[in-house]
Amino acid sequence: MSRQTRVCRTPLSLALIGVLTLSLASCEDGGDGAAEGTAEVSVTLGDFFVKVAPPAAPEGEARFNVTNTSGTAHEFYVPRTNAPEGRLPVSEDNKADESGKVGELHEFEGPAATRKLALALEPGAYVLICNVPGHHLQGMHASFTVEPLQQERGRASSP
Ligand SMILES: [Cu+2]
Repeated sequence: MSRQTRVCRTPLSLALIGVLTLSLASCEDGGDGAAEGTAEVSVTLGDFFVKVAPPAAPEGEARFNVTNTSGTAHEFYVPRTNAPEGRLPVSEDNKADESGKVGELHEFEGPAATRKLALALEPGAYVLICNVPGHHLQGMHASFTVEPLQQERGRASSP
């Protein structure tokens, strides 16, 4: 049962690949070669704040190293949004609107727990939040910017 015969499968496989490629392309415009190094981003969660360093990264792969410094369980949640930090729409359960989500770590307790979250990011504005009910409203948010790669090339030639 491990090996599949290839008989008659090619047209279907090609069709499937076509569909997959299309759906990837629609949410990842032009992301076919941006894998030159992963940006390391350090995130600290606490009662009740989110700190991020650096607050920006070039487009492409970024790895968030998220540390919860508190005994309170926090989560790490990354929506892409043009809403200013701290101004995401909030629902009746005191959670920020989750549209635009590109990644998340479910809540975990500290202190000193570090989790990693690798994301492929498109240029744009993001807000890093904790969306445990009430925590966003209490100040757990930080803005984060993903810059287009063209800007990065400016630093190419140093003597
Ligand atoms: Cu929290």
